[in-house]
Amino acid sequence: MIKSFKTTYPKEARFTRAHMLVAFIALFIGASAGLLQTLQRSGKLTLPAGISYYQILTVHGVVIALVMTTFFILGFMMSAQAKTTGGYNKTELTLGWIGFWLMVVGTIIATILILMNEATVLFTFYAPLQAHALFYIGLTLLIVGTWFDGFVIFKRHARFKKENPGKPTPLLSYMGVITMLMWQIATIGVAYTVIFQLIPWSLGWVPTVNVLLSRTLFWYFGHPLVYFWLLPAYMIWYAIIPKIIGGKIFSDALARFTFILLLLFSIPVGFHHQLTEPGIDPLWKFIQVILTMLVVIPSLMTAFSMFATFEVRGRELGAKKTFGWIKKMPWKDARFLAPFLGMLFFIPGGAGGIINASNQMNQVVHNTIWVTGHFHLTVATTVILTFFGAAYWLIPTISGRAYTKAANKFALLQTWLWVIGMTIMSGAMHIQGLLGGPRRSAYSNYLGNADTASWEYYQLAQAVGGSILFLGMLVMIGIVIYLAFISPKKEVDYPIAQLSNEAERPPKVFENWPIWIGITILLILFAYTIPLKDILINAPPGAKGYKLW
Ligand code: HAS
Repeated sequence: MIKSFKTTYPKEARFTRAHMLVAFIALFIGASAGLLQTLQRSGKLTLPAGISYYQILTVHGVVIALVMTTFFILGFMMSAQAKTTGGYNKTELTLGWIGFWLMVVGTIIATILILMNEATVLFTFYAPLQAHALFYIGLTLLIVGTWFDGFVIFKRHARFKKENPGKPTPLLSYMGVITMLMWQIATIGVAYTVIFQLIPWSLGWVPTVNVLLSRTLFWYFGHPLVYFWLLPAYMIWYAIIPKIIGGKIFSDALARFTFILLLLFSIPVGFHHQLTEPGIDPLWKFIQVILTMLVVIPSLMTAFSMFATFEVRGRELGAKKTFGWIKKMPWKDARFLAPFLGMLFFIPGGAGGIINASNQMNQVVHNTIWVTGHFHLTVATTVILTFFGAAYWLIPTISGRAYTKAANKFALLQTWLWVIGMTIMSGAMHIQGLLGGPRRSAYSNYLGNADTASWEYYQLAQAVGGSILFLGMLVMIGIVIYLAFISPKKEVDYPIAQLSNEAERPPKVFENWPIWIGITILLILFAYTIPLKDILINAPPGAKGYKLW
């Protein structure tokens, strides 16, 4: 008999519900700020009460990119681990709740400071832009909160192994472990810069800050941050989408190997965000460019795996030709359509990333709104559409309510609004970027010369796309409220696909953590030791010896 996650794991369902509540409130606030900023930037709106473009941009970036994603991801990952391993014990749940409340308190503090215009430093909070110390303290609490959840995920995975000797660990739990391993290792960088550099500096305890060190530590964390968004989407693609289309997981071992590669190569690549920055030897930038090209491989493996999943299922349903599967997919089910369109958008999104990473080519796009277009295709479409698609089955199973036909109709509408809005907005950003339109700037209008003559049309297109996206966000919030509180009560399954009969068991070495953590650390040391030494020695004027802060 089908049972909801809420019925089988009531405590874990409550935990996930709390995360989803914060995630969707954050989506509402952050996306509303997104609309205001695009209207302001295109000259269609003047913000009242001296509120600046940059303040609204900070709200948008921090609340969506850092808060919404983090709460959704942890809520989803921990529900998936609980479901596949048999639930958490009392200690694990208590640690999880401590993490949740630390994250909530940190978020509230940081948001208040941004709203007070005391932290208008954008989501990357680059020095020498300086925020109130409490903003950094809020962010620290947010990160420390996630560490608690990470330890719970590690602990539960280890407990499963101990209690089930010889049995392969559940795929979703394994993927959660890799995601959080990458996260814990990466957040050490941002924690260092915030605790040892930015907080003392903003409190006035030290007069200066080693800007290059702080930016480098930020990007040591910043690239794995984008994979922290992507990996849970991959978890959904690998382990849940096959179930939604009525198929099976193509290969458990390939999925695990993809995640291992992502762990190894996600971190030692931060310099590809700093290719135009002085103070870093071009050789080390080039080495990290090569490592960036390596981190593309697991995404190509994922594309392969997805095609295989769709094709195998298509053939089961009678498809004959190479792309015959297309006709056999459940296009009218938003739980499939939304993530599928997310995948489709990852093809241009990923190609844009490869362009960004292509060393000299980065000079063409770096300070332009092309990059903003890139991350609206990747995180704001691929990842977010996958999360929206997941919300359509996750919220019903944690609320014990039905995913009705009406909900599905609105979900299809929401998917198309998102896709149309993002195509217009992100497309215009890419083109305007190639024409030199700047990013992170309130001044992007016609500058009186031929090169910038068309800028205002692209600005307008961004405002139109942004407004459609805002509508899409409102529809999404409506669906979430309906599924959480209004739709008829029903027991709904947590959809997890089974492994294909032909798939091999994953090799034991995949669970040999000292090896994978060891190689990850070696790669990080290789990519960062010499350039960091340079950054510390050649610190700005006034510094004596090594300038560690
Ligand atoms: Fe990026 C900047 C390079 C992926 C997010 N990126 C950013 C920023 C963000 C971001 C937020 O090298 C801006 C940060 C800021 O504020 O400054 N990015 C890459 C590369 C990849 C990449 C090489 N980025 C992402 C993902 C993100 C993300 C994922 C969020 C989730 N990015 C860069 C670089 C910069 C950058 C530079 C700095 C730019 C600068 O100058 O500042 C790769 O990981 C991409 C690999 C992906 C693929 C695609 C595989 C396709 C798949 C879909 C298959 C489709 C199917 C459906 C199955 C190779 C898996 C098919 C159906 C049919 C019918 C055909």
